[in-house]
Amino acid sequence: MKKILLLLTLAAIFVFTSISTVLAQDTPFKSYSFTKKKASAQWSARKTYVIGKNRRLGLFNNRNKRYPSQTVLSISNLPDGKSVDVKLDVIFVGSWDNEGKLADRFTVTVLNGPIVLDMRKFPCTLIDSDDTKPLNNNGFVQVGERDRAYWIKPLSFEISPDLIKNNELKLEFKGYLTGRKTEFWAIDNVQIFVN
Ligand SMILES: [Ca+2]
Repeated sequence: MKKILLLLTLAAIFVFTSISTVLAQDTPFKSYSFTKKKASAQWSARKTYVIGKNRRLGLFNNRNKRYPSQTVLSISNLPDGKSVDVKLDVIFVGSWDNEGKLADRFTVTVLNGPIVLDMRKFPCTLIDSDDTKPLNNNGFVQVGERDRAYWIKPLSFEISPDLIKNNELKLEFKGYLTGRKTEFWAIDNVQIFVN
């Protein structure tokens, strides 16, 4: 009988610690899903746009004055000496290019610090370079008068503790596009985890 009690106690402790571990890993320090027309004040560019069924932070285009070129997320009250994991979805709209004169780029930079994500390959494949024949896109979104294909790419990266100054982190999200009316981006489901 004593043995069974001991086993049951051990099993209970095991289940409890497993649940705590899972909760610790799954609960973000901050998360942003942009359900309103304007994002919260932690974002420098705050306008949202409906893509598919959800609102996203965007659209952005650094060559078109009607759109912002970047947005900065400011996170404060971070604990000392801990690294931070960032997860987000980037929505690539239109005909982003991987190479040649029309090549594009997407970066995330720690403000006044290093680039922590540098993308030069994009999922925006068009058959015969035809806007109406996208491959593996997640849907279409109307931008101006045109419907453009979009691709959602989940991305993640880690920020080391030395890049967090005064318990604060500022992340700049920016695209470097060649197309003024043919290429746009947005972000969604941004999650900040403290390790
Ligand atoms: Ca391009």
